[in-house]
Amino acid sequence: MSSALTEHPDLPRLRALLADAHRCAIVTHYNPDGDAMGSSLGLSRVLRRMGHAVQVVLPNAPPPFLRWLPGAEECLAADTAAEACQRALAEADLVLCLDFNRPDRAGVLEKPLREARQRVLIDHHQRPDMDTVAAFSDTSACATSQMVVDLLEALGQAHHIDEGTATCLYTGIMTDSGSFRFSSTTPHTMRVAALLMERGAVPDRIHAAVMDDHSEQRMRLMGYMLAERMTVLHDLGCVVLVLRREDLQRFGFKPGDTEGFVNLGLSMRGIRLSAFFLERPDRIKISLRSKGALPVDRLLADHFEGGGHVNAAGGQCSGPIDACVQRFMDLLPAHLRAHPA
Ligand SMILES: [Mn+2]
Repeated sequence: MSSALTEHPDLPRLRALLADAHRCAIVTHYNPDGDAMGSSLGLSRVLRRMGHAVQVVLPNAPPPFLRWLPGAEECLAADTAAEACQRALAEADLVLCLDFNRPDRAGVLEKPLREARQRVLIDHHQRPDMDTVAAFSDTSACATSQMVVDLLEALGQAHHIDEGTATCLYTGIMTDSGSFRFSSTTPHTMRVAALLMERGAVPDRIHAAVMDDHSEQRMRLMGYMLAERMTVLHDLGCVVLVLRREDLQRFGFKPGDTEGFVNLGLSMRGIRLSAFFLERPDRIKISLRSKGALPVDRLLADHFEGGGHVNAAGGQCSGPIDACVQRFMDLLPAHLRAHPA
């Protein structure tokens, strides 16, 4: 298979770094998602087969629907094993940063990450800002897991991708591409997915393990939100979803329960932007999704301490939630006028 990274200028440097490094640590972003876990675990398995000692460290534990991934049980998470995580980063010859591109996205591991010996970046988010010895940033890639396959191909190490590794990397691509439906999905994505299937990834089993694992409480919270907490701005082609503290309490909210809720708005006819506001104890979390040439990352970067991808971004705001939603609504018309459908 052809690789998108064969000609990358940092490739010889990475080859040399890996030749010198015995101990590697892999770190990913706070609240790790399918791509963060899939790319980290997938790469860790191959690096081990190449003879490296590898430890995956997470700023916090993954949600239950990702804990079945091969190797997930060997990860260290800073919310339960902070010192071990710090030690792994301090002792590593090389720290590989996957699926994030700013040290502060590593949560409580930001400081040990900044102090680590050498950092390598492998990521697909906009505007990387990290001090690295080699950086692979491809904002057109649908997932970091896809980049890991490309990188392994370019390094001549893709033969190490076994069934467990293929399962991890397929999971990352599937989740970040919205099950291969977002516009970031390319023919190359499908070729990478095909290669991972040939190595043993089973799409229906992976999809069921990740997607069909919701609690009854979450199903009811989703139904309540759609019935009672959804505002449809038909003229603007926007949906605004808001969940308040009392809503979360009523349905026994657990972190991760609202994963994917923001995407629901986009499945309505005529909607090209969906916004989701979630009231957490310390702040309001904002998620935006859009279709086509309507960017949402800049809007959050400029006004809500956030960022992400062109069609999928997150941000935050200190309360109260009504003021936060109103501020967003006030910004909407001009933003939509600047990017007509
Ligand atoms: Mn990702």
